[in-house]
Amino acid sequence: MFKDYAERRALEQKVKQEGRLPPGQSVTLKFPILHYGPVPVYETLDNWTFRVFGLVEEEVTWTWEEFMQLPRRKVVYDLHCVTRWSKFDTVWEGVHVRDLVEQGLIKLKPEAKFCIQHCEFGYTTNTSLDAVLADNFLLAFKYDDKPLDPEHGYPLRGLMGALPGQKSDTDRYLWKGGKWIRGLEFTAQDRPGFWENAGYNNIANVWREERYSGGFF
Ligand SMILES: Nc1nc2c(c(=O)[nH]1)N[C@H]1C(S)=C(S)[C@@H](COP(=O)(O)O)O[C@H]1N2
Ligand SMILES: [Mo]
Repeated sequence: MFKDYAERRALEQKVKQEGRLPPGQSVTLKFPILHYGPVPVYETLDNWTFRVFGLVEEEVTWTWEEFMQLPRRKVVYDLHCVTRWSKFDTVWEGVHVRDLVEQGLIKLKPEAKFCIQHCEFGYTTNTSLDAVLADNFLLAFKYDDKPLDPEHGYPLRGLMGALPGQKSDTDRYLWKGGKWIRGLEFTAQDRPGFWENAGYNNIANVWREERYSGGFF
């Protein structure tokens, strides 16, 4: 217990000095689980699909097998949750949307300005197109070299993380990544998702502490 406390404090000092701790955040060594509603159960991924639609030249639907053929990357992210915990140096594997666009696997129409992540049970979250094309966003299928835990989004989740030591204007709070994601919709107009409609800030920039939409909180 004391060892955990000391370890947490030491890490907090370190990341603070390195300028990696956003205002109002503190370090956790655990990986808290946060979401609204049930965790989906997948007995098989045979019927799983991932759909890319909206303002694209061609709508595409990938099976799990096809998704596993897409260009993948391993990335290290600092995670910042709006509920004030941050978890540092987490290791993920997945697909960058920008890679798909650059390789012509997703053909965006010029009118596309926003991206809506569509998840199981109708959950959505929204960001600007630039945030989803940035290095901050990953369609992640592995954490710590293992498939995701059901509670953390198995088999695939959107993940919004910060690159360690590289402050970016596209650093977002963690809720901007939808767990159990099944599709991406590109739009001309923004469309607030589940937490955004519940009073969370629409942009969610971690350095500007954009936690809630103001007023009530
Ligand atoms: N499908 C879905 N994804 C979701 C949520 C949710 O309610 N449903 N909650 C978000 C919130 S509020 C947070 S903080 C992160 C938490 O991710 P974690 O449980 O892996 O820590 O998931 C995000 N993704
Ligand atoms: Mo959250």
